[in-house]
Amino acid sequence: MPIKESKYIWFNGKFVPWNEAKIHVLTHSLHYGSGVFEGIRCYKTKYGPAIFRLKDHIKRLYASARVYFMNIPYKMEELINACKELVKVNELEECYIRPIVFRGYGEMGLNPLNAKVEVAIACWEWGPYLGKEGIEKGIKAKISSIRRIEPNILPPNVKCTGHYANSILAKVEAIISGFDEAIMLDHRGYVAEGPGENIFVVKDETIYTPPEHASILKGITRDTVITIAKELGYDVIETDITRDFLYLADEVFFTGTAAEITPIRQIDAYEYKAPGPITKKIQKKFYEIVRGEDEKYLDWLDFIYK
Ligand code: PPE
Repeated sequence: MPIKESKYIWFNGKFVPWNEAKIHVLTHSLHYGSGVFEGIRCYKTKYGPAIFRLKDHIKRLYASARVYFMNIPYKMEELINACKELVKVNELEECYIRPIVFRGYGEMGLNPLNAKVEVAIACWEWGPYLGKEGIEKGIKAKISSIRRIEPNILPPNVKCTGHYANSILAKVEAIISGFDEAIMLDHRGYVAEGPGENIFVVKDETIYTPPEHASILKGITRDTVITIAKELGYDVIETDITRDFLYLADEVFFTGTAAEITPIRQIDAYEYKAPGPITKKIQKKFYEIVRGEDEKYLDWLDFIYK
């Protein structure tokens, strides 16, 4: 689906018209995948648009940059304000926000340290990642033949553009094989995550999710869902998950900023109720929280006009 264009992009400190936010073809990060980025959502609430867990996302952006020795030439507070201002100037009620920190034009070669660090933030209206029907009825996933990157190859917990070549291979394999999404195993053969989502499994009223050492990106939505599940009275166990545990699960779902909470109705040849009853309860609470309908979680929202 083509991007739904909005009006302005924040580019190195200035708002520029959408079509003018351009870079040179010899941009370092285009060649070597040396950028880091975030995906953040802004939701419509009764108090106007609000960005969900903005500070947590920006903190992770700085952590990703640190691993790749990039000095972001702005204070955290400046990028937080830039995201909020951007939603305002684009006059959007709900959108996806994509900050990217990348090595610009001027240096080539694998030593990136002298290539200048640039920052852009775009936002646009982006509906459900795996379709509206995916959220409501579940999607079909395939256990990928592509293994997830591991910590001694590329740091899985860092949101670096280059790492997504691994995700793309898994995603395309799944699509060409007639599925909607991939489930990637880690280098040991345990379940890791989707190409752009974390995964949760429900079995006998208990909720399971792969731990940090299973080469996952520690998702902010994952953390939100763990919090919700505990509040609803469920035990959440972070443990290694095998392929057969997935096949024998009662319910399975993906989480992510883009994917939100997407139930899985089929993995390989095995079918599940989607959304299952526990997934449904978590989805309901999630939307209440992001839409500002649960007073307890208002701290997770950065209101644009308040
Ligand atoms: N794992 C991966 C590999 C990942 O890319 C994401 C986010 C997650 C887990 C979930 O993290 P969080 O958003 O903090 O809950 N993927 C982003 C980009 C997806 C894309 O296709 O681009 C996103 O959801 O914004």
